[in-house]
Amino acid sequence: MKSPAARPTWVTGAVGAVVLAVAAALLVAVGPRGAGAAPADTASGHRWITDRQGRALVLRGLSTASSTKGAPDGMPWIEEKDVARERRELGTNFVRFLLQWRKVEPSPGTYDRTYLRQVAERVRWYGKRGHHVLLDMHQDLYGPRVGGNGAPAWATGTDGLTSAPTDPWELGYVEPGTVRAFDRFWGTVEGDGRDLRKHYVGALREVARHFAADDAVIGYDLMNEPWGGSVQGPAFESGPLARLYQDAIDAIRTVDRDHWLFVEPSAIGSNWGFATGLPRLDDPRGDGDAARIAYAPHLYPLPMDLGGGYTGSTKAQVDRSLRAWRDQTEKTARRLGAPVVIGEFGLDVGLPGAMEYVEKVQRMADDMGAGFAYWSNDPGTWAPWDAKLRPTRLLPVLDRPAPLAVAGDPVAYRWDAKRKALTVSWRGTEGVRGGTEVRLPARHFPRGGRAQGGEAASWDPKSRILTLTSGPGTHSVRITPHA
Ligand code: 9MR
Repeated sequence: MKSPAARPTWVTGAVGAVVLAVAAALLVAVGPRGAGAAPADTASGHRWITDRQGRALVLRGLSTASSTKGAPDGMPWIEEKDVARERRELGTNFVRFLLQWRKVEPSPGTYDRTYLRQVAERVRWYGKRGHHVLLDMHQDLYGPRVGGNGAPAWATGTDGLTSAPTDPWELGYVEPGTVRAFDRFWGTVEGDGRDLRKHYVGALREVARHFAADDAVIGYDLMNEPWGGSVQGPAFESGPLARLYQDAIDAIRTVDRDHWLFVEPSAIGSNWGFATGLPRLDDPRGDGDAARIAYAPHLYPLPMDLGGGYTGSTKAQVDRSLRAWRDQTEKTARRLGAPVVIGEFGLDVGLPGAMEYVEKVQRMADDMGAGFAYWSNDPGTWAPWDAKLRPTRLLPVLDRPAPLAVAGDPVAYRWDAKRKALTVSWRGTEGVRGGTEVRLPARHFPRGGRAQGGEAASWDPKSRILTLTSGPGTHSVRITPHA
């Protein structure tokens, strides 16, 4: 489905002015971009991430966790019981798990195996419950030495420049020490930065070596919200960023042939619905269906990035951003030949209209056939649980009927809350094992679901999963609550 390219209307004020300047520069620099020419192999026009049985995965989950960033041991706040609760209360099958370069490689060329084992323990907590784990090499504002998180101090070159704390935190990206650290990393100033990038790629390869045989892992997110320092827009994305990604992909493939490699565009611009200059990347596994590169952009419409809710005139601006975001994401995914996962979206659930917004993004993800990881699972005002782990108003909104795995190529799926009906249609394909699994939350399906469409169904009340068994051909199933 095509949507008109939107031109966001900008907010004013100090933050707005900075953002406006960057955005205007990007708009001029990027311009309209045509769709790539990868063939569509499903009705939704892009490829799917599949499980070991060949079923298309509809990935639904949260990021775990922001608390990782400042934790001395680099571990998120969770214990195993929190993972169990999340699965029980939300039925998630996906988690974006944050890693920190500073923990993987605490001194140059030395990898911390204890840290990787601690990560592996948490990956097991998720894997045991059917979650697919995306290991995310996270950074914000480069690293702790310049007020952010991610990079180790030894890899942070500031040339004596400093970074002051800012509010909102994103403005830290233009603090002198942070810009210089990125410029040193990308090789824009003061030497070519090759060593730092080599270390970064080496750290990613080490993570992949550790998890290559781990079936709970779905893949690696190569860099969170890349920032070009003083080089922005397509010059950054099709230059140093694309080169780093290609080097990382090539290096990871020497130790791990199978897991997916998730790439993000530069956050600035793309998060709001502007085009990205990220080019197609090569997977040494091969072209077409052999390649396993996924596209994982973040979604933070600008008015909301600046603290606005989903109400009044802001709502219309956000809606235009969403349309533009979807349009650009689909174009880029076709160019990359990649499935789409919304790597992050989220907001303070107390903002006016916040729940309507979350519902709208989930519907958009369903229509796009995209996975998502809501930001984040840290107890508090953005999460489905508050500081005391009591449900917030977000929990019932995220606890939504959806297929988790589809036995073939998904054509469409949609939850109609008014009619209390979940429809799922797909084309059965040869070689796929297992049935289509649909999760039916107790709040909507207290006594399970009734499937109309001819497929044999079996219901597991504990996991609340209805499994539909079907063969080749096109299937269309409508599931309504049992009387
Ligand atoms: O929500 C996070 C906030 O508490 C931190 O101060 C900030 C800086 O580390 O990061 C926020 O999380 C961001 C994530 O790391 C990257 N994408 C946007 C998220 C929300 O701002």
